[in-house]
Amino acid sequence: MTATPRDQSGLDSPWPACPVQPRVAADGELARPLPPDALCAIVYRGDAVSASADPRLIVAPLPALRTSCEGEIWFSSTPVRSGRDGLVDWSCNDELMIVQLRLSAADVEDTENATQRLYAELLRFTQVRGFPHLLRAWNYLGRINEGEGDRERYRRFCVGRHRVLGGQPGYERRLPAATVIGMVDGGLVVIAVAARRFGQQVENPVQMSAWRYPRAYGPQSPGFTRAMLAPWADGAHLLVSGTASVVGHATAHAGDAQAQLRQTMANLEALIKQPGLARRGFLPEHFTLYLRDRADLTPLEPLLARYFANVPLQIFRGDICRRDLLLEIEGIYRVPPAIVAR
Ligand code: 3EB
Repeated sequence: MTATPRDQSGLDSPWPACPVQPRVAADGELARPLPPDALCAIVYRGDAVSASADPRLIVAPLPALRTSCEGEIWFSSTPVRSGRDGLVDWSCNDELMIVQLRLSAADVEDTENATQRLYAELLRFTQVRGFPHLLRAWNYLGRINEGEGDRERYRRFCVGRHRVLGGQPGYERRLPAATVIGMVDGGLVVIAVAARRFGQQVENPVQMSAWRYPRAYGPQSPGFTRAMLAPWADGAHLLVSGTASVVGHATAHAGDAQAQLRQTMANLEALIKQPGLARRGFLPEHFTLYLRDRADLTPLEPLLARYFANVPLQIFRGDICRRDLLLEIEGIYRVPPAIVAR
């Protein structure tokens, strides 16, 4: 784990108790207007990029292969404000701001400039509103593997993102945990969680830091950290980036979904068991699997049943950013408060 940078705004004071409680939505709950104390809600429906009437409502633009629920609602224990401002749908409480930005397929043909435009807007908006620390970003990019070599849309995305995030002083230490998944709709959706305070970046000892990947993977190495620790006073959250069968910088087990799943689980284990972190005692909270090919689900089921016996797992169909990767898993771990207060 790396050291936390100093926060010049003075907000590197201890984090308060976590002011957000996510819970699975009851049947039909997401069809009704959200209650005032909802910071945001995520609904799993459909393939297409769509705005919702309430800026707090996030529509995941991927087809669900298996979900335990219709979606989830994050309740806030402090007052919620929300609105729309240009490209930005936002909501916030005292500690966190959730933003979503969307571009339609026609506006993403120039993927590099489209990504730059969204990230510039995202960063400007969260900074002006006093939430300058990006903790987590989800990026859904249409036709992510289209284009050959350096023209591939994911690689252009990395260039556009870096033009914004890479422009910040000491940017490697400010990169959020992230997921980038391809979708059928040609557009681009970026959803981010920004905080008033610095989170702690966590890298993975068995994976090269992505921002150091060699040139072979594209003209600009990907700007994300493997995980972000939000050290709430009543129990930290570890927000883990999309994790795949990557060892060092290389794809392991190309063409073998079961072996990729085993490697991915080993990578997650290496992340939370690394020296300095292990004593925190991480408990798996909930996870999401993105699968390139629906047909791989059946052979993976026995392994998934074992790995995720008592842990909620959502499964979506989505393309992974490297063509030889068949799946990717993200998730959240919690640290029980008794261990935090050691
Ligand atoms: C990898 O480890 C797999 O570009 O933000 C996973 C999560 C991956 C996030 C990103 C890429 C990103 O390189 C790919």
